[in-house]
Amino acid sequence: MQTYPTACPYDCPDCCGLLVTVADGKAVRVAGDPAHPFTRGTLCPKMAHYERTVHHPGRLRTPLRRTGKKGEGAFTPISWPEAIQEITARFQNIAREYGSEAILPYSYAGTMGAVQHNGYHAFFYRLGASNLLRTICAPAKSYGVQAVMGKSFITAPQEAQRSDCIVLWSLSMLATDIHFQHDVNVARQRGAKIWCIDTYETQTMARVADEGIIIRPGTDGALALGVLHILLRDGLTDEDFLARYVQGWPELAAQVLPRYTPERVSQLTGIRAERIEAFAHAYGRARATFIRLGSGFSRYTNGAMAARLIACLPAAVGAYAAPGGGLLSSISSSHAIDRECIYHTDWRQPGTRSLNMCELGRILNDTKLAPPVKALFVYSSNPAATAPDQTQVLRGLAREDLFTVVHERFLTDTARYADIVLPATSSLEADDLYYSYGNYCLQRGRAIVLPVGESKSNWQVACLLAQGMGWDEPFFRQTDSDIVEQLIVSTQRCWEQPLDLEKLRRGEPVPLPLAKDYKLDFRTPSGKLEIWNPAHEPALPDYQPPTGDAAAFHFVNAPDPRILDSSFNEREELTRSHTMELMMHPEDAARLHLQDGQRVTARNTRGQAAFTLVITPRAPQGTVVSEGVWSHAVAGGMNTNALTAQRLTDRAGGSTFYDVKVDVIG
Ligand SMILES: Nc1nc2c(c(=O)[nH]1)N[C@H]1C(S)=C(S)[C@@H](COP(=O)(O)OP(=O)(O)OC[C@H]3O[C@@H](n4cnc5c(=O)[nH]c(N)nc54)[C@H](O)[C@@H]3O)O[C@H]1N2
Ligand SMILES: Nc1nc2c(c(=O)[nH]1)N[C@H]1C(S)=C(S)[C@@H](COP(=O)(O)OP(=O)(O)OC[C@H]3O[C@@H](n4cnc5c(=O)[nH]c(N)nc54)[C@H](O)[C@@H]3O)O[C@H]1N2
Ligand code: SF4
Ligand SMILES: [Mo]
Repeated sequence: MQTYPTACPYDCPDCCGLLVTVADGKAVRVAGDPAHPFTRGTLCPKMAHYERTVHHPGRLRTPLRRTGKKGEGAFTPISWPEAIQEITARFQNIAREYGSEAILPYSYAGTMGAVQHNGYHAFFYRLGASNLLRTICAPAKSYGVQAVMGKSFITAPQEAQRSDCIVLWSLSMLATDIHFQHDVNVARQRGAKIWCIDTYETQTMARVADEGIIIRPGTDGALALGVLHILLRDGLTDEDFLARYVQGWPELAAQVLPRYTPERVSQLTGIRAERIEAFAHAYGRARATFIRLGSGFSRYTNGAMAARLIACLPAAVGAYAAPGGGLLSSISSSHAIDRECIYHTDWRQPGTRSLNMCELGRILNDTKLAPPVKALFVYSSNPAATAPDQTQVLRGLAREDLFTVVHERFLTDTARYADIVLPATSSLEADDLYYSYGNYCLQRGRAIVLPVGESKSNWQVACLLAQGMGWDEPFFRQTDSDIVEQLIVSTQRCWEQPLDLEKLRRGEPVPLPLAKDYKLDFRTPSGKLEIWNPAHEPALPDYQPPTGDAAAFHFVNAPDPRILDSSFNEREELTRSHTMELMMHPEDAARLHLQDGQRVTARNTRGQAAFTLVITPRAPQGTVVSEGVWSHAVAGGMNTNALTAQRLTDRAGGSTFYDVKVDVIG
């Protein structure tokens, strides 16, 4: 028996350090690493038994060829050489007949490791396939925050320990960022007040916050402006900081803020004017405010603008100047490595078309698309469950003339539609280098258990496909660990402060050191925070309402702590007792004559899904809430994505999962 350090591979901001005990080539125990600066020795319930995922009886063991109808799930095992031969022959035929752009790779963050996450890019660039815009998560949030902050360093989570006012803004912390709770608790013990802003009473709001604010979905930009209005009116801004470090405050104060009185903002957001005043005063009077900004608020048609407006708040009070103050949206610890080692973007052929992953349903069904998509290669993602507008996505995946390959660990809802399924390794079976988007840390992971069956990593399959195409570049003859080593070496040219490379090679968590005054090192064209930003249209931010749908209820479909997007649906002990639930306020339920526990249907112009009704004041009037992205088997049919839309955010082409309305019938 031996215990190895490694990192959690999932798309979670915590990117925990794990200690995995291995016996006879299998993982037998998984624990949180006490030496990891953010994990601090604890894990979420999902990963505390990661060995049950890695060695699950449902893991795919060999390549498969479909024998039944698409979606049915009937397959027969084939060998790797047969699978590679068939895929490359089909790709070559499709490229000859329709052009290479008729082939579309589709992936997201099934694994966050730099090698496996990006391991197919070079293959598809070299092939000349359509380029996928990977926008399903929260690009509008990043875009809006960057409009103000440029490439400045984002505040580290541990900084919050010294804050006296923490705002958990659109963050489902107890599901999605549980290790931040430690920093919040330390601050609270030192007297900090915790605010939470969400569209319903989340567990985070109920159990962690001192003060909760329930906001009408998609109106956070108006709240930010209302707070700025009060800060200005009541002399709570930091004028010295504004004069020295901020561009455009006088313009915003004169041209925009007068229109956002507490009364008007109350009408826009549904928050009582006194509550807006109370929050603004708490924010303005605190010594060091810390905003931890989640992503939900940005998945609306006004998401980028909302992020831009929220990013103005710490500028107005000079939060970055105070120990403990700042804004944590998403951290780019990936900046510490040179992903070009694996991307090979020079192989990307100029003029190749780009298709947006949020529009997969439309792309697969669009008869006018030229060339049409004739081959779809899915890896590290499960769009049949997670992509918006599920009815369209499933219709597209069912096309008999679409050649679909799915590289997966499990026979997911998407894999059921594949012509060829390829078995993928888990993170314990492949080498990689992990970086976090919620804290400053890097960690190497090694193959510490034997591959399950004939599973191969993304990088290994990309190399097999390249060889099957007859390409002989030495690039495709490297191993996973060759690339990891190049990435490790690249940290020396990418990160300004020195890193302990030997520690990184050993697989221990390596914190990314930050300069002492990193919070005031504003990396924008002007060297200041840019409230007025001439590179953006409009140059001064202002609120725009979300466009959304027309139906009776806002439909919030938030994260569930038991699963992560559609990952972990395989774990019976986590999903066993589950049916999809819909939370509704008692007065709404009474008006519609609905009973607690009854089956209801939520529907709109795109589709419908069935839920068990939970009548609770946790959902405000006019909003219904369902948590989790459940697989077909667990949901017992269509999931929340039957209701979501393919429309995009105002900037950056992001998803609008929460900009949705539904009618509910008994
Ligand atoms: N257990 C678990 N962990 C996860 C995930 C998971 O599904 N389950 N998903 C992973 C992924 S891919 C990501 S991107 C992160 C996401 O982590 P978070 O940012 O925490 O999650 P979001 O889904 O963006 O939703 C955050 C909150 O936004 C709220 N919200 C929705 N609309 C609005 C609005 O208009 N205004 C405000 N103020 N709040 C709103 C939702 O109700 C929700 O509580 O979590 C990761 N971690
Ligand atoms: N209704 C609704 N839908 C949502 C959301 C929501 O809040 N509401 N959230 C959205 C968000 S934020 C995101 S980021 C997306 C994520 O959506 P997806 O990208 O589909 O993520 P997962 O559902 O986690 O699926 C990842 C898959 O990758 C596989 N995998 C893991 N490791 C590897 C590997 O090394 N190689 C290969 N080939 N496969 C691997 C896993 O088995 C898993 O099936 O979902 C979005 N969908
Ligand atoms: S909290 Fe997130 S990063 Fe940590 S073990 Fe759980 S899923 Fe992985
Ligand atoms: Mo995400």
